[in-house]
Amino acid sequence: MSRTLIVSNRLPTKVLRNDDGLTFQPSEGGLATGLGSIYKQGENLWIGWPGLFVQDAAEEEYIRTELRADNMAPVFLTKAEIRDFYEGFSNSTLWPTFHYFSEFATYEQSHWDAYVRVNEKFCAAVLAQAGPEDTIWIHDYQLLLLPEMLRKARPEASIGFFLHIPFPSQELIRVLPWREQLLRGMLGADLIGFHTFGYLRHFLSAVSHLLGLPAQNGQIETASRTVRVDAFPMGIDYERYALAAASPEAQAHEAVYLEALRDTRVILSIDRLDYTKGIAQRLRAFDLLLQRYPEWRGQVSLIMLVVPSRDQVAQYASLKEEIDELVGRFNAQYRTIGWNPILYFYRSLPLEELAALYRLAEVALVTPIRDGMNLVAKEYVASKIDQRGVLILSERAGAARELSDAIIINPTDMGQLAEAMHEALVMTEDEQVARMTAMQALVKRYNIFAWTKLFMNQLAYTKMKQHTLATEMLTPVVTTQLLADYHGAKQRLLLLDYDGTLVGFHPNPQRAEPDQELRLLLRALSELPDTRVVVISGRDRATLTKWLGHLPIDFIAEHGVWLRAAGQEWELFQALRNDWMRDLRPVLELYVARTAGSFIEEKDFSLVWHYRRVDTDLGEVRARELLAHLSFMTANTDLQVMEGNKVLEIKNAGINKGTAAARWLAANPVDFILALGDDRTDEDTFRAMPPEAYTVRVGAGVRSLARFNISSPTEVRQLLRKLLV
Ligand code: GDG
Repeated sequence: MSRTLIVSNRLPTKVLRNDDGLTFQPSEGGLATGLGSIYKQGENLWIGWPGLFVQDAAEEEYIRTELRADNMAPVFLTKAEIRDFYEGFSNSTLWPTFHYFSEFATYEQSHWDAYVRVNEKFCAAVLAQAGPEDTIWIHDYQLLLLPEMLRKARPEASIGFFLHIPFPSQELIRVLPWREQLLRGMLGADLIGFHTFGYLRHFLSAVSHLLGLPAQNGQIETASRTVRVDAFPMGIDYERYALAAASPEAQAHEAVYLEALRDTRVILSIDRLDYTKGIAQRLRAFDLLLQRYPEWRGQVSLIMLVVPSRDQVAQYASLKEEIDELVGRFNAQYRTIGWNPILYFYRSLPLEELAALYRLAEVALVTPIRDGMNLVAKEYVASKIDQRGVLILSERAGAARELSDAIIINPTDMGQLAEAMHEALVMTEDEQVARMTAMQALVKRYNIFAWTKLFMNQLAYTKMKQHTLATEMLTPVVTTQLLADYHGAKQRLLLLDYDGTLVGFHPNPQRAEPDQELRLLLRALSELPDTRVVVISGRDRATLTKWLGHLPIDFIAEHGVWLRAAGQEWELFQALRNDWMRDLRPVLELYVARTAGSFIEEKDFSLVWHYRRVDTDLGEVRARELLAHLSFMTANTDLQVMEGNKVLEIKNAGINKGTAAARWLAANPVDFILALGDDRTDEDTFRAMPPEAYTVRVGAGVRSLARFNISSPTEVRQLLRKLLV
């Protein structure tokens, strides 16, 4: 039976060493709760670092056995590995880069080497557990290389990957010396999840610009597989926070705090110590509030809980100093005997005390400079059981995409932040309740369990879709059946693409004219009884007429724009415009000027940029750029940019080989179809065919909607010749 394995840097249990020996402390994090429903079941497993350095083999064995009982398997890391892989590459290279703090990023070869080694270590640990058909869900930026490593060893496994931090613009990714390896590492997964659509878009753009891989409808085509990418905004365990807030313990703590605070109103902020969280900016904004609105002095306190984190990394130590200094300065400046402007805690608190703080805070100030999601914002919402309270939320936290009823601010705009605090403090109760109710409905519905389920379902669906795209070779057995069906049919159709199918590619498309053998073959096919031959091509009608017009066959030209029945005139599929060419031609000319060997082809209703003769790498890079450029220019028009084999074509949307072939079929019923094609434009044809049609994609091992693969135009001709005997 197949199992599900969760893999993350840290296990949901932390092993601690104290005077009495080892203790096992379960983590209360959102991820641990959400995935608990998965890893605790049956033979499932969570694989990760247990958080301590083991002393000897006996200790290792003991920990392994204890964790095994709770469905966990440890990966033991050494001090040097934690220094170079975790504090080094993960937290001093990837973390700052992915949060737009490139100036903090270090690029140490030794850190990279450790990162590769530790990912390999995780890979070995997973392989020791995983069967060939298991589902593996990998988490976060510490393990970006793991999906590809696992894929090599387990080609059939279902592998999901979720990134918990932002994925930045490709401009930042390209700064990394190891950018290609990192992207390829992620692409080993079948499904890659991000918190927001924005991160997903950045990822697609990085993959397109840096690896030259095309994407469509959230799917990336790699050489061997289709990888799906999607946004899954992570939720929290809503009930847990709502119940904690309502608990007698939280109420008792709150009562104690309120007594100490007397009538002071509370603004709350909670974060791990991190330069991405905007802690210093927040302090300065609070200072500004007290300057602009002196009436709040003595009335409002900022409770700031900062949880110690990564103090081995230089930036964190200096950030700590900066915060200490600011808090000291502001408190010294404003404090009175009965009032502290800032109540600063540098430690972590148990859940009941956290819940008490969420309860009593009239305002939550969540103002990260960058944050993948930010769960504190959602936890505050869930804890407001009387719906009173105001959330101020940074536009650059992933959570802002969902919590639009918060007061959304730019965290570096001190003035806006100070005004937002004032607005929150004077907001009417009715408005608070209205906003909070709307946010609660959303946070409750898209909770951590819904998130887990959505991801797992999508992963299963992705795998299923991959299987349906798995195309088998046209074997002799299939060919025999095909011929039998052909001979048994009353009306037959041969739907033949031209370039790449009937003839091979020529660097100059105008030189790919049919040879004598092909002309004879097509004529012989057209003379077969009850058999219609249709050449369906992206070529313009003039070229097709010149090359094959004398044959008694039908044509579909310009990807479906023009149709011609044997011996008749050309007809337009429907009335079309081509006045847009005037505007878009200069864009293509710009790319021709910048890309030696590329050229433009102009058809009646489409423009094509050809790059077959361009140096491969340059061609792919330019094609990605041009595609992005044209997609922008054609947004909200009825034009479409289509990627073919070494071509980009701008054409009218909605007309393609598939729509044209479907129309042909509606007018000419047949009971046998053989459709052959070699590129993406032929996928439209395959999609339009009835399931029993023999659809064949030319190109060995290519994924396609077609049922079968055949390797080359030579084999195509051999197959067609078999119909003649
Ligand atoms: C990363 C991404 C993304 C904090 N103080 C205490 C305490 N906490 C808990 C909070 C919350 C968690 O820590 C912090 O989660 P965040 O989401 O705010 O931030 P990161 O730790 O940076 O997490 C982030 C997240 O991954 C999930 O994908 O949202 O963007 O950076 O749950 O409640 N818990 C307790 N005592 C404390 O003092 N018990």
